[in-house]
Amino acid sequence: MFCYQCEQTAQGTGCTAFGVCGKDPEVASLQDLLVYLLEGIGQYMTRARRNGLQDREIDHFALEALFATLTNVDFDPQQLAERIKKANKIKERAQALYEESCRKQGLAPENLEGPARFVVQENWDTSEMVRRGEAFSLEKDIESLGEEIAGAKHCVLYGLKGIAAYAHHARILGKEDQKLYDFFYETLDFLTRNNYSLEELLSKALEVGKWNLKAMELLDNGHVERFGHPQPTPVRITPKAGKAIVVSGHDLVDLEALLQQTQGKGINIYTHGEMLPAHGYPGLKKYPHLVGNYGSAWQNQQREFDAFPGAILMTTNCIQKPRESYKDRIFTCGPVGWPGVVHISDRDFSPVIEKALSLPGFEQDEPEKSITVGFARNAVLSVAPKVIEAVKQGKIKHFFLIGGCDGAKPGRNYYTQFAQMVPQDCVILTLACGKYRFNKLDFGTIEGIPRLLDVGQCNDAYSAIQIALALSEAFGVGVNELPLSLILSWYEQKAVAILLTLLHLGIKNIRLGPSMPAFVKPAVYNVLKEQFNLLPTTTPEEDLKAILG
Ligand code: FSO
Ligand code: SF4
Repeated sequence: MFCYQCEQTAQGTGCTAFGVCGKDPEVASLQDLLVYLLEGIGQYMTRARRNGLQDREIDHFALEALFATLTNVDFDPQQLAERIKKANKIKERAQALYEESCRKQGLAPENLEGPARFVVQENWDTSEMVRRGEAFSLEKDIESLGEEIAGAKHCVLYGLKGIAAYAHHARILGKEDQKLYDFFYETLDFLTRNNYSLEELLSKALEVGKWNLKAMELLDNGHVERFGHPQPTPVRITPKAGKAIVVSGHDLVDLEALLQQTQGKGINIYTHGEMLPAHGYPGLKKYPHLVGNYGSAWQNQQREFDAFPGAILMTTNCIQKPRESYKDRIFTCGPVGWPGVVHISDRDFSPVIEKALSLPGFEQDEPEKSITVGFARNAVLSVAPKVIEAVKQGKIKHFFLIGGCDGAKPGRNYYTQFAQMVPQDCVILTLACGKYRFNKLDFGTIEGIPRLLDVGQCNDAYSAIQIALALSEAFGVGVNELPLSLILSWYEQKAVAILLTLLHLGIKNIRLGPSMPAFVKPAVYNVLKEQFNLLPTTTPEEDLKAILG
């Protein structure tokens, strides 16, 4: 196996024997085969679209299948083998659609090569698929294209995976965009080529950033239309006595369905990890049994779920190997999977509810403590005049966006230390699971404005961008001239997509840590440094000094 798609990749270069995340060579190979088939679907669909035909079933399958290959999503060989078989059928359907589109246009279909021609035979079992998948390891790209070009190509693939995740969430909320699907297929098709220049790969990567912004916008609109604008809301972070279910991941629609199905059942629902922002949405906080937030970011789940006295639901990434102590009370849904863990595919959460009812739950209330969430674009911009006045009077000197995804490596204390060192006359915006490094600390207020504003999930980077654009308009300067610095942590491919979005918007001087992506090789990094002054994080002291002078 060869995988270097996330920040914790082995030795900072690539997982080759076994994934640091727990991905074994078998699963890695199945994921490589699935991506290969998706590229084949992309070849046909790009051409069918050019001839004016579309097929939503194919679109939906392609998004979810690529989502399943993100870090910490689907570790289940059986589930992946099913996806592969389905991908093969979907590819046949895409081919038929393309041929039909040619007939309609009076054109002769092209004779496509590569993944378009690859066929998964009916009699292949999982181990045969694993064996075949080995031929499509990304290492082959490195061998044929060289490290630099292959790395840039893989950056495009990883960014596209991020788009797949956000676009999948958006489409569940009924938000889709044909042009986004078109870009998605064109990019899959683009990945089937075997020669590229660095320039075209970099420009494609920035285009991925552009379309990721669209995916995040669709998702933002979907969330707001369904659940209302997030409002500043205190969230209890200590348990209440009673039966309990904790929900992790990003999918608010799954959470809503669970809240509906548990109404009046005497079960308290807790959010975990990236579910925390749910408490700010009127359409979700109206459920009185959504009682609070439990635990912290994804990488602490094994310890936290172990100690949780109820049932656990993982709606998206990031799942880790379940300990035996909770393997029979954790459930997955959507794109997530772990071998031997019950998967719920139709949002009928009865097994989760029954399990929670059979477990003791929390015996007693712990003294109440809370944190505040819900500072997405609408809430922040509604106090914009106050914020602008505070900046003009010199009461707010600088804004820091400290956020992104968290991970297990020790160097991530940087973000806690940085937040603690930010001077009292500065405001911190945060988002994604990286916030757990400091979101339970008391940062106080400036003129009644909280110094720590939690914008939401990683996809709410869209909201943060809207806030930055509104500030730049109010001050009549470009975003790069604002007293705003971005201190980002990255972990997996959604973060890659967001970084590409920020670069696409021309945002400079981003500090990225705790390490640079393994697939960003020196020639690419030099371009990013030159064009965007993308910087690696150093120490909180040095970085703060450099920013504030
Ligand atoms: Fe975190 Fe995981 Fe939201 Fe990521 S929970 S690490 S970027 O999947 O998605 O921030
Ligand atoms: Fe390694 Fe990350 Fe790939 Fe897992 S997802 S195999 S940890 S690079």
